[in-house]
Amino acid sequence: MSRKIITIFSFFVLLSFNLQAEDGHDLWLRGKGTNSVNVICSKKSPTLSIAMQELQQGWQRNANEKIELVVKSDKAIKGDGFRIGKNRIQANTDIGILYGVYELMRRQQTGENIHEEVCNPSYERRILNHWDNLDGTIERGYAGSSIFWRKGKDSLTVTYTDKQLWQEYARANASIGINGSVLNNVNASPSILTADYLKKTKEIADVLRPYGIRTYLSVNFASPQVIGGLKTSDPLNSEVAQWWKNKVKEIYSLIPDFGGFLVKANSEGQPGPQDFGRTHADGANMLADALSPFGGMVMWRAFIYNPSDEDRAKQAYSEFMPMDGQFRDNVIIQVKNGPIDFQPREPFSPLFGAMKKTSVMPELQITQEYLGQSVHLVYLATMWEEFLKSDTYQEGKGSTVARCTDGSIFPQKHTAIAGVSNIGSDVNWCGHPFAQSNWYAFGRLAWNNSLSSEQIADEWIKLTFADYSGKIDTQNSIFSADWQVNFLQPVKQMMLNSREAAVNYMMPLGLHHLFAADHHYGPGPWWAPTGVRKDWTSPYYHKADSIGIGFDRTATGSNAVSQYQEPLQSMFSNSQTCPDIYLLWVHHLPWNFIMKDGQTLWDELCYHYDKGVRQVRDFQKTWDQVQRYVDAERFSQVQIKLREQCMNAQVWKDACLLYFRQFSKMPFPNDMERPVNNLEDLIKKDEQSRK
Ligand code: GCV
Repeated sequence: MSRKIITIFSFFVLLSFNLQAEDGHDLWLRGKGTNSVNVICSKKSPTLSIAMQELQQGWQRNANEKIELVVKSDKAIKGDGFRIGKNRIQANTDIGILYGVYELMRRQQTGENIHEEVCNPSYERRILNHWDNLDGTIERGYAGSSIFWRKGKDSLTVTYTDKQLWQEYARANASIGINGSVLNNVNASPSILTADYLKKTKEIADVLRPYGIRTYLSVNFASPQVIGGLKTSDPLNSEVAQWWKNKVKEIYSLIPDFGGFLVKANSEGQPGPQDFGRTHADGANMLADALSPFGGMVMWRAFIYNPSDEDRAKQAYSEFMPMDGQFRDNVIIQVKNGPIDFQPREPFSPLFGAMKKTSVMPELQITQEYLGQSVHLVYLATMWEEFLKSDTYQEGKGSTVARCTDGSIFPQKHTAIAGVSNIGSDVNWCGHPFAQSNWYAFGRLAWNNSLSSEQIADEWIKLTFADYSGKIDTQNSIFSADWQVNFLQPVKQMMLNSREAAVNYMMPLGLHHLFAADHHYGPGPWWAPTGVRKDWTSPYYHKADSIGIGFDRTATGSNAVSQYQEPLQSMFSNSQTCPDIYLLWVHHLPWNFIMKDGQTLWDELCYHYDKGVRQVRDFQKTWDQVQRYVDAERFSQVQIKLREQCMNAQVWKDACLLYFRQFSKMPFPNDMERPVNNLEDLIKKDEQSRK
C-alpha cells in the first residue's frame, strides 16, 4: 500500500472513530436544540407541556424566535391534524399541536421547507399491534423481550425504569403520529382481563396518554369460561354478553380512553364464535355492543384459514364477504396486506375494496417474520407503498387500497391501520439498526398514506445518521454536498433496493412460503414432514413437479383470481398478461415457459436468485464505503449483519435452485454464479437444527 493511501485510510478511520458511538436508543429523535425559543401557548395540559418542552429542547433556527401554539377549531383541520407555519401551529386538539411540533422539528432537522400548510392524518387510528406474551416473550419478536410484560415474582410490579422506557416509547410513537398500542399478543392469554393485569394496563395507559396514545387489548374469546367461570362463551348467550359488559365497564373505570379489543378468533387454534355454531359477525357484534357505550372499538381479524381443500388464499374472502354489512359500526375488520400471510411479496388481499358496507383496516407486519428477522436489512416501505397504491378497481380505476381504507371511497365510521410491532427490550429497540426505519415508515405512512418510500427513507437517514451538533459545516451535516452524495444517496438506494433483493434471493416471481419449519427464517422448499398440516408445508405453495412450478389460482385451479375485480381477474388469469412479480402465485407453468423477456422460466428463476445474492454483496460494498460517515458502533453492527445476510442469501439461492433443479432437470445458465452448497448438506443441517 502506498504511503498516500495509508494516510488517507488512517484519516478516514480516525474520522469514523471521532464520531461519537451511538447505541441507537435515541432512534430518529437524536436532534438536539441549538438555540433557545420563545414558546407562547395560552392553554395548559400535560400534552401541551410536552409540546413546549420539545420545542425548547430541539429548536434549531434563530435564537429567541417566537412560536405560537394555538388550540382553536378550524374546519380545514381534521381529527388530530394541524396547521403549520414557520412560527405558528394551530390544531383542534392538544395532541394535534404536539404532532405539529414534531413535524416542525423534523422539517428543521431535515432541511425541508416550512410554509403555511394543513396536515391531516390519512387514518383516524394508527396502531401498533404488539405480539407480546404476558411472560415477556414476543411472538415473532427479534429484538429482545417485551417492554410491557415479564415473568417472575415481580411481573406485575411497575418500576421507575419501566415508566421511563414506556415514556420513551410513547414519545417515539407520537413523533410519527402513532396513536394506539395493542399491548398483548393476538394469541391472547385470558389472564390479560384479570384484575391484576388490568391494573398494570392502567399504569401503562397513564404513561402513554399524554402522548396521545390510546391503549387496546387483544382478548381471548373463551375468557368468560376460562376466567369468568361461565359454562360457555357463546356470544348469543345473555350471561356471556353480560360478562363482557361488566368487564368492559371495569376496564373503562380504570382507563377512560381505552381504545377497544383486537380479536383473533377461530384461527390457528384460537377460540371463537364458531365453536358455538355462531358466525364471526355474532362474535364481533356482541363485543361491539359492550364497548359501544364507552366509544370503544372492536378490531376483528380476517386472518382465518382451515386445513380444508379450499386454497388458503381464498378462505378469508369466502368467509367474510357473505357477512358484509352485518357488522356494527364500531367493528372494523383487520385484514393482512396479503391473502396468505405477510409474505415477501403477494398481491393485495381481495377483501380490500370488496367489503363495501363494513369498515376494513389494513394490517401490516413491521417485525420481519418472513423477511430475514433482525438480521437482514430490508426496508419495508417500498412493499407497503406497492400495497397501498395497488388498484383494486372496486369502484373504478383509481380505487387503490389506500383510498378504499382511508374513507376516501367508502364512508367508514372508523378508519384505521395497524402494524405488527418490531419493538423489544434491545437497546436499539428493533435489533437491526435499519429495522428502526420500518417502525418510522409505518408511522409516517399511517399518517400520510401517499408519502413515497423514497421520501420516508430520505427523512429517516437524515434523522438517524446526520450530525446535529448545530454546526452546518460539519462532515455529516445534511447541508454538506459530500454527505449527500457519498452517504445519503448510496444508503438511500440500498434501502430502496433491499426489499426487492430479499424477494429475489428468497421467493422471486410470485413464489411464497418456502420456509423450513415454523421459524420462518431459512429456506426449506422441501419442508413437508409427515403429520404436519399440508397448508403449513412448502410444496403446498410451490407445487414443483416434472412439468413445472407455481400454484394454479386461475379457473383451471383454485380460481382465487375470481375474488379480484376486473380487469385484474383477466389480467392475472392470462399468463401473458399476469405481472411477472405474481406469476407463480397465480400460475403453474412449465419450466421452459417463455417469459416476456424471451428467457425460459427456469433461466429467469435462476437469474433472480443470482441477482438477489449479488445485490446483498453490493450492499456490503456500499456500507463499507460509507464507514467514515457512521459511528463505529452502528457501523460495525450493520457490517456484521450484512455479512450474515449475504451468507443467508447464498443459502436461499442454493437451497431453492438445487431443490427445484431436481424437477426441472435443466442446466444452470452459463453466466450464473454456481451454488456453493450442496442440497443434501443443507437439508441435513436444517433437520439437525430442529432436533
Ligand atoms: C400471532 C402467522 C404467524 C403467527 C401469528 C399469525 C397471526 O401465522 O406465524 O405467529 O400469530 O400469523 O397473524 O395470527
